[in-house]
Amino acid sequence: MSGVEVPAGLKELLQGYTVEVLRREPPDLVEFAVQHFTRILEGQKKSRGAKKRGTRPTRKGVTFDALSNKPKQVDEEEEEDTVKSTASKYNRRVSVCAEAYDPDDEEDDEAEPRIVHPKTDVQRRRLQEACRDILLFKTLEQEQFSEVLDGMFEVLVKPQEHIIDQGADGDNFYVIEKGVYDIHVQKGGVSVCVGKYDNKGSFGELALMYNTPRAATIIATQEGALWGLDRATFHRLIVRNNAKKRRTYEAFIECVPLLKSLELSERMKLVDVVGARAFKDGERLITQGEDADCFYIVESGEVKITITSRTKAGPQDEVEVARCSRGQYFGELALVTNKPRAASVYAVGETRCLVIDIQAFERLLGPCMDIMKRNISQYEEQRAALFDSSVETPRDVLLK
Ligand code: 1OR
Ligand code: 1OR
Repeated sequence: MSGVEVPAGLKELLQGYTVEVLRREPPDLVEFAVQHFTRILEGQKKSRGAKKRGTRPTRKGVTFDALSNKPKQVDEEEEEDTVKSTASKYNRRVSVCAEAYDPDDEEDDEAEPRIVHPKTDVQRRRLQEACRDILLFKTLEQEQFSEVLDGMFEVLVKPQEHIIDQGADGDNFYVIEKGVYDIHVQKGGVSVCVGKYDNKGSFGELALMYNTPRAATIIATQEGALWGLDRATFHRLIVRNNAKKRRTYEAFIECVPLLKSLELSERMKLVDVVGARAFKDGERLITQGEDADCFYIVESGEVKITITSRTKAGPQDEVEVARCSRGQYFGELALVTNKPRAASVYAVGETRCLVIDIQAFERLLGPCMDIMKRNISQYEEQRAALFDSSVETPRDVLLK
C-alpha cells in the first residue's frame, strides 16, 4: 500500500478496543465502541485541562486510626488533616455495573483517595508475612506493594461467618493470615463446597477485577484473621497493574502450547491472576511428597525434575527424570490427582516461572485438562524406561 501512511496511535487504539471487547464480552459492539472511545476522549480532555492548569490533580490520602478504625484523609504533602469516614468492610456497594472499567484511565485513579491504615510494627510484620506469597502482589513494583500494605486493614472472623456471599457486590479483597475457609458455589440451586483455603492464599479478587457479582461464598470454619483491601485501592493498584501485566505476558502466553485450547479472553483472565517468580540456580520449587497448591509455567531458564523412588528395598537416590524450559509446564499432576507432589523440581540457572494457584487452575484450566491427562499417561511410558515395575507410578496414583 504505497503512499498510505497509518496514523500514529491507530494500531494501539484499535488493539485497546479489541482487548476490552474480549475481556468484557459486551452484547452490542457498536454501543460498546461509542462508550469506550468516549471514555478515552474524556480522559484526554481532562488530562489536557490538568496540563493547562499546570497541576496534577490533588491526590488525597485517607489514613485509618488503628484502634478506632476511623480514617483520616490527607493530602500527599500535608499529612493528617481532616477526618473522614470511608470504605470499610461494612460499607457495601450498591450497584455492580455502574462503574466504568478502564484500567488505563489514570485520571480516574489519581482522583481516588489514598487510604492508609496505620499499623503497629507487630501488625505490619504479620501482614508482610501473610502477603509474602500472594500471587497478585508478585508483579507489583516495591512502591505499589508498600501502598497495598498501607491500605490493608485487619479483619477478625468467627466460625461460620460468611466473609463473602455469592451474588453480592464486591467490597474488599482478602488475604488470609490464619484460618480455614470453605468455598461454596451454587450448583442447580444447591450450595456445594468446591474447595477450601487452609491458612494461606487470598480471595475476593474477581468481583473487583471484572465488576461482577461475587462468584462464590466464602465461609470461615474456625476463628481466623484476614487482611482486607478496599475496592478503590485494589482498583488503583492491582487492576492498573493488570493492564501492564497483560501487555508484558500476552505474547508469551499466546505461545504456550498447553494454553492453545483456551479462548483469548480466557488466556487474558489467566494473565490477570498469575504471579511471576524468580528462582536462583539450584533452588527447590517443589518437594516430592508435599501438599500442592499451585501450578507453574516456565517463562525463562530451565527446571529439572527428580524422583526419589520407593522400592521394596527402601528409598533410592534422587534421579533426574525430565527437564522443562520456556513455555513448558509442571506441577499439574498433584492438582489433577489430588495427591502429594510426585517429584521434586529444581531451578537450573536463574529461572523465572509464572505461578497459578489451585483455585485459578481449577477455574480456568478445565479446557486444557484433556491435554494434561494425556501427558500424565505419557509419564507412565517414560517411567517404564527409567525404573522397574515395583515403583509406584503417577498412573497408579491417578487410578487409586
Ligand atoms: P469473588 O470476588 O468472585 C468470591 O468472590 C471469591 O471466591 C472469588 O472472587 C475467588 O477469589 C474465590 N470460582 C469462583 N471463585 C472462586 C472459586 C471458584 N474458588 C475460589 N474463588 N471455583 C472453585 C475452584 C476451586 C470454581 C467453581 C466452579
Ligand atoms: P506434581 O504436582 O506431582 C512434580 O509435582 C511435577 O513434576 C509433576 O506434578 C509433573 O508436572 C512433573 N513423573 C511425575 N511427575 C513428573 C514426571 C514424571 N515428569 C515431570 N513431572 N515422570 C517423568 C517422565 C519423563 C515419570 C518418572 C517416573
